Amino acid sequence: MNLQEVTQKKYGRPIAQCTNEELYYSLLTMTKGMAKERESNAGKRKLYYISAEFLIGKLLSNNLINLGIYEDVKKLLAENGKSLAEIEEVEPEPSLGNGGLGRLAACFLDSIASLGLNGDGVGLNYHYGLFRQVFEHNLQRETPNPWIGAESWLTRTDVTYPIQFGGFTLQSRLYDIDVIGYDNRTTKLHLFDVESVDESLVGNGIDFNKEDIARNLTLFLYPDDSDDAGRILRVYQQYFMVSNAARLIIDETLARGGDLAHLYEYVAIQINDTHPSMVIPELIRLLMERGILMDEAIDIVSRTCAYTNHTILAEALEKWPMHFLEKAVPQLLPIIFELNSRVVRRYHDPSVAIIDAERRVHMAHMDIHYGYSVNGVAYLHTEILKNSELNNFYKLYPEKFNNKTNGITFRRWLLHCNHELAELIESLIGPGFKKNAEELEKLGAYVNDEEVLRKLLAVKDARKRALKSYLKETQNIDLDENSIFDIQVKRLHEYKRQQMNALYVIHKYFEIKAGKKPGHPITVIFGAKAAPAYTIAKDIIHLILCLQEVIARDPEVAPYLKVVMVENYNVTLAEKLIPAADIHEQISLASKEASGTSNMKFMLNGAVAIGTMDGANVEMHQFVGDDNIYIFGESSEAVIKHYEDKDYVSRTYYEKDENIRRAIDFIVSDELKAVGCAENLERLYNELLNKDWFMTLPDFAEYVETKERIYADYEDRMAWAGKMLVNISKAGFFSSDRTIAQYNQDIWHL
Ligand code: 26V
Repeated sequence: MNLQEVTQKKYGRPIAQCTNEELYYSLLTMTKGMAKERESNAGKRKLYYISAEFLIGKLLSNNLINLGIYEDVKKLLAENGKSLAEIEEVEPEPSLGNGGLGRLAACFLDSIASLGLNGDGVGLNYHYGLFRQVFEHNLQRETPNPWIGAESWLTRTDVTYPIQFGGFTLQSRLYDIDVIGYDNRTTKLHLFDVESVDESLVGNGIDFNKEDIARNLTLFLYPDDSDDAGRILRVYQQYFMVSNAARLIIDETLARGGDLAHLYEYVAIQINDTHPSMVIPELIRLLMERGILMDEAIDIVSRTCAYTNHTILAEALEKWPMHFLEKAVPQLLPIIFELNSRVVRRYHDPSVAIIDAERRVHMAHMDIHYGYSVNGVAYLHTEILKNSELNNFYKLYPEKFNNKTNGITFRRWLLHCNHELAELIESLIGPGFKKNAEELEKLGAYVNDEEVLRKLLAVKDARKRALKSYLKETQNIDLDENSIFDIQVKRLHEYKRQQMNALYVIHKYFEIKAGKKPGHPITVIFGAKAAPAYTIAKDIIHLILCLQEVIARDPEVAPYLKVVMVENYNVTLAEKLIPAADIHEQISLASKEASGTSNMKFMLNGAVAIGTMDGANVEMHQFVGDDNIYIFGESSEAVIKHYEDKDYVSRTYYEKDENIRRAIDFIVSDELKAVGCAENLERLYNELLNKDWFMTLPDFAEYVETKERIYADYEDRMAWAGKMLVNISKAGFFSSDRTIAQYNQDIWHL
C-alpha cells in the first residue's frame, strides 16, 4: 500500500488533510508493511546478538532511507504541503541504552541486515528505557521516558515462555522490531517483555517498588544500583533476558531442522559485555533438560558462545554475590559450581576462578573459560586486555583473543544525519561510498582544491545554523553560528574527563577577563546523562550548568565564550550536534576508553578531534597523521604504571601549577555558589584535590596548550577545511559494515 492509500484507510483523509501525527502513524504502518515483504537470510548458521541494550534511536527516517524511498516520500509530502522533518518530531525516541555499548549494538544490527547476514538481536523491552534527563536548579533530575504507544515499531508475537525464578514463575512475551537493511534483507530485534509488567508502579521520578519483580521487571534499563534491591533486580532482568533467548534459540534451531547435539553448526551467540553471560549456564541447563549429558552440554555451549569485552574498568566488570544468584536463579547454581570446579581443578591460579574467595561469581571469567572467542573493541583496548587486565587468561587461551575495532553505520551517521555532506561527497566521487565506505579515500584527491574546500565549509556552516535553530526551538538555547563549536557528548563518567574540559572553560574565562580574546568566539557544548546513583558524575553536571549560567551573565566574557549543556542528550540530539561540530573532545584518561564511537561519527562529519592516545583515537591518529588530529596527554603505559606504583598525588599538581589552582578554586568560589549548591561544588572540589582517581590534573597543562593550538589553527579556514576533508576521507575503516564483516569472518562463520 502506498502512503495515500494508508492515510485513506486509516483516517479516511488524503495526505494533505492529515495532521503530522496521522502522517507519522501512516508512515509507520506503511514501513512495517514493506519490511514484512523483505526476505531474511535463511542460511544454516544463525547469529544471536544478545545485549541488555539496543540504543536504536528514531527509526522512521532510517527505515525510509534503507528502503530506498526517502526522497520519494519527502517529495510526496512536500507536494501535499507537509514536512518530513516535522513528522519526524512526532516519533518518540526509546532510550534502550546508556551510550556507546547500546548504540554499537544498534549499528551492528543495521550492518548485519545490510550485509544480508543471518542474524537477529535479542534484548529486553524496557517500557521507560534508561530515563529522561531534566535540569532543575542546575541539577539533573530523572523522569521516565515512555516510548511505547498504541502503535509503535513493536510487533506483538505469539512467542511466550514460562520463566522460572527462585519461588515464582513469570510469563514472557516476545515483541519484534524489524531491522531493515540498506538495499538488502531485513533481520529482527527480539525484545522480551513480561506479561505482568505494570507501568502504574512508578511513583515520583523513576522511583518504584524494587521488590515487586513481577510488575517491575521490564520498566527500566539498569535501575539505580546503589542498593542491593536495585542490584538484584539486574540479576532478575539478565536471567529473564537470557532464559528467553536460550529457549528461542533452541526452538528456532529445532524448527529449522537443526540438531541440538550440534547446536554450534546452527547457532553463534555473541555475548555483548557480561550482562548476558548467564546464557552459558542457562543453555547448558536447558540442553541437559532435553537429555544431553553435562560434559556434552558444556562442550556444545562452549563452541557456540563468544564474548565481547567493552571496558577495562574493574568496577564495571560484573561480579555477582552468590546469595543474589541463590535467591533469584537457584537452578543455575549447580551448573555454575560445576563450571567453576572444572576451572579450579585444571588451573591452580585463583585469579582465573569463576567463584572467588568472597563467593562472588565473575561473569567475564565464565565467558572466557566457556566461550570460544574473546574480543576487545579497538586495537589498544585488546592489547591492554591481553597484556595486563586479562593477561592471566591470555596466557591460558591465546587463541581465543582477537580484536574487532568498533564501527558505526554510515546510513544513520552520514546519509541520514547530514544529507548536504552526503550530496557533496556523491557529487565528487559518485555513490559507491554508500555501499563501500573505503571509497571515501577518493576524496583525498581534493585536499588542495579550494572550490571543494569552500563547499565543505559551506556545508558545515549550514549544519551549524540548523543546530542553532533546532536548539532554539526545542531547548530555548541561543547559539552564535559564527563561533567555534567545540563539542563533548558521551556518558558522564570521570574517566571520560568532562571535568577537565570544564576546568579549561574556567581557565579560558580568566584569560578572557585578563584581556586575551580568542580569534573566534568559542562555544563549548556538553551533552551527557549521569547514572542516577553516580554522585560525582552528577556534581560534574552541576558544575557545567553553573558555569553556563555564570559565564552567560558576565558581559566581559559572554561575547567570546559560551558554555551550553544540552538537556537529555540522546541519539536524536547526536544526529543534530555531530554534523555541526568543528572540534570534538575525546579526552579520556589513556587506557580507560575501550574504543569510543562518537569519535568515529564526528570524524565522518568533518570535525577535528582533540584527544588522548586512547581507544580508537589511536587508530584514527594512525590514519589521518599528526596534522589532522590534536593529540596530547600521558600514554596508556605511563598511566598504567601510575596505578601500579600508586604514585599519583593530585594535590602536588594543585600546589605547583597556578592555572590549576585558579581553576579548581573557582569551583568553590562565591560566584559559582551564588548559582549552585555549595554541598555539590565542595564535594567535587575535594574529590579533585584529594583523589582525582582518573588523573585530570597531570594532563591539564598540555590540554590547555593543545586547545590554544587547535583554536589558533581554526583561523586559517582553508588549511582547516583540508583537515576536515582528510578526516572524512579516512573514516571508511570505521564503518560497522567492516566491523561486522570481520566478526563474521573470524568469529561467526555465518
Ligand atoms: C558503565 C557504567 C554505567 C553506570 C556507571 C558506571 C559505569 C562504568 C562503566 C560502564 C561501562 C559499560 C560498558 C560500556 O558501555 N562500554 C563502552 O562500549 C563502547 C562500545 O564498545 C565503547 O566504545 C566505549 O569505549 C565503552 O566505554
